[in-house]
Amino acid sequence: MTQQLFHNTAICSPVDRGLPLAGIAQGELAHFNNGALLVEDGLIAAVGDEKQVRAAAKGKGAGELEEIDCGGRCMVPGFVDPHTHMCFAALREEEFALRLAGTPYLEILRQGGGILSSVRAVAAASEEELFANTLGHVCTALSLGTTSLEIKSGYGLDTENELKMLRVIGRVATESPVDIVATFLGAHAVPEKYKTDPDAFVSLLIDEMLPQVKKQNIARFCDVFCETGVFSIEQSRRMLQAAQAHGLGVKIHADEVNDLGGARLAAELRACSADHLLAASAENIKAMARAGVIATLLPATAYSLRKNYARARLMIENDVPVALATDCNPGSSFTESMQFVIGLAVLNMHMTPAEALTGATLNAAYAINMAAKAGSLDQGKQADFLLLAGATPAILAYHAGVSSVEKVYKKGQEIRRTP
Ligand code: IZC
Ligand code: ZN
Repeated sequence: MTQQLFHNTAICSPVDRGLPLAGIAQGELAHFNNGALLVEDGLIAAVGDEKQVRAAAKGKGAGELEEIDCGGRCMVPGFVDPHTHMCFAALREEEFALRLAGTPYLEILRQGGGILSSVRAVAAASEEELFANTLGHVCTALSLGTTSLEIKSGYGLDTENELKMLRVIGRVATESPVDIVATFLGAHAVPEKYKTDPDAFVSLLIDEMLPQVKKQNIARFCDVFCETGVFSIEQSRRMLQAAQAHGLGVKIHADEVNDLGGARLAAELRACSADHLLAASAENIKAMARAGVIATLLPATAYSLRKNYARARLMIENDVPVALATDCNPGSSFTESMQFVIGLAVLNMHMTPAEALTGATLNAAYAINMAAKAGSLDQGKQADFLLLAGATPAILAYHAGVSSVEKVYKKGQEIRRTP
């Protein structure tokens, strides 16, 4: 058995106690200033003060011990990005220009652009092209420190193209070192031909697409874009209840632009997460806390849409566990960088660097049901970790516009070059 001992490092990580971290606990990290990490076959065998970890390594007896000097750098868990739309075929730079000139995001969608232009691009792309594009974004994310992530479908909007997207996501999961969770987001927009009868489209999603997704076992979660002019609360409830009946976990794009009560629906359904929440009311945030729903916040979207940020402090004060994600997509938030998201969370949502790190790692892993193997440097989990160009995780918010992630390790292996 090969053992690796990573030493000469300051280790900072949230501690997994079996639940996402809420309230004060979100900001409490374990620190080992003279830390070490012992890795066996890609898993964490011991973590803590160097002396204790060395003793644990000896206690394990036979086998080679490879020592790796981390050069005094800070070690944190690999980032987990629990909300992305990275599977797309074309950029939307004209839409960016329209938004800069003042046309609102939802107005562009209403006029048949936005998500619907991505739908046309996916329909026109071959599976091979879509695969190459998606892999490119996943590799960029990996080089910036994201070792696990979620990808949604939702640019297909018919059975053939939704399944094509989910197959591509599955192939990227197989062919890249990143752990990838797929989410079925057939309810992302109403296609042109159902414009006058969106309920009929919801029926198509439930009666035709969902059973196929289930039969082929190609998604773990189902999500809905619940928003003015997209899917109503009633339509979202119908869709998500059907998904639950098929045994899928559920998520909801909630209160991104308008407060429709998506956060309350997430609480009612005991969804795994409610995402965005820029416009969520205090009352509905409290309902989420009572139901144990994770708030996945996407501050790069508020940044790109020039909106007010979600009320992270209110959520933390009310014991809602907060996760952070990029929302990487060609429309409202085009970034693969979790470091950028952490910077925005700290400087614009007033999270502490420790709270933001927990949001970008352990709570994010819970938000995609991956905490058993990722999200913290606890014994038994995968050795997915980063070495930072600084002494503390605060460097991630402090040094803007560059990557402070000097080295990325996935299951104990250094990622030198992305495939
Ligand atoms: O392509 O615009 N908000 N869906 C809901 C998105 C943003 C992605 C997009
Ligand atoms: Zn989204």
